[in-house]
Amino acid sequence: MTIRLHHVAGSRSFRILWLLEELGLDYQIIPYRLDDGSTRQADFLALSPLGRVPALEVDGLSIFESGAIAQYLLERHPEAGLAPAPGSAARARFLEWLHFAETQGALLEQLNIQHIFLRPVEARSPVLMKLLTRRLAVTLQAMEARLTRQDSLLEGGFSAADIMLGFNIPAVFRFLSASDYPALAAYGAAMASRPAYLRAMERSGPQALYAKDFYEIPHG
Ligand SMILES: N[C@@H](CCC(=O)N[C@@H](CS)C(=O)NCC(=O)O)C(=O)O
Repeated sequence: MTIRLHHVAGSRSFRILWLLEELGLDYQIIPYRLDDGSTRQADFLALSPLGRVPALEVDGLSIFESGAIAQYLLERHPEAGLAPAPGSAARARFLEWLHFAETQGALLEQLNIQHIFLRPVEARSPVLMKLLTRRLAVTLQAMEARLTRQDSLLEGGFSAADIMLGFNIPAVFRFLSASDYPALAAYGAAMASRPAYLRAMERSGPQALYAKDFYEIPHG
């Protein structure tokens, strides 16, 4: 099997890098940056029409959207046991969390835009930042409630849902205090110490997006 992962360090494509490591597959990384126009080149847009990462090529087939890629890889590798069987009750919980990762991811994306990308800085909206942060807090409360009772999102133990959401954890704590979510903070640390996560980090390289550990909402 030939696998090529189109990847930006620190981005959602890390989810797939981590999953590939958990699955023990061989793969090649095609690196991009978000600030040099490389994700707007025609070759890449042919794989990912919005010019976003991740995109994955598997034996000549290409697929984008991290959740879809994860589901596809897990369908090809059921023996890895990283997803409950289709049609099972556990599958319903699994799919909820898998897609929940992008409800939370979209909030993080909007917060990144507000806190980091938007220019001029006067265009930033503290009111919107407060609203987005409150909505992000609700997603953390849902995870905290689950992780107070068990170590993984699913009762059956570690799954690809933990990869989808485990990737988000370092980012959520740039906007909300980890001390308010002790179970989630412990979960994030446990995810980040998995051997496959550490191998993926080694291959990915450091993130370049966040210059600060914590982003306060400015007074508006
Ligand atoms: N829902 C998509 C989101 C992908 C996405 O927005 N990726 C970001 C990096 S985290 C990206 O490529 N952004 C570049 C852009 O918006 O131009 C997924 O989960 O794959």
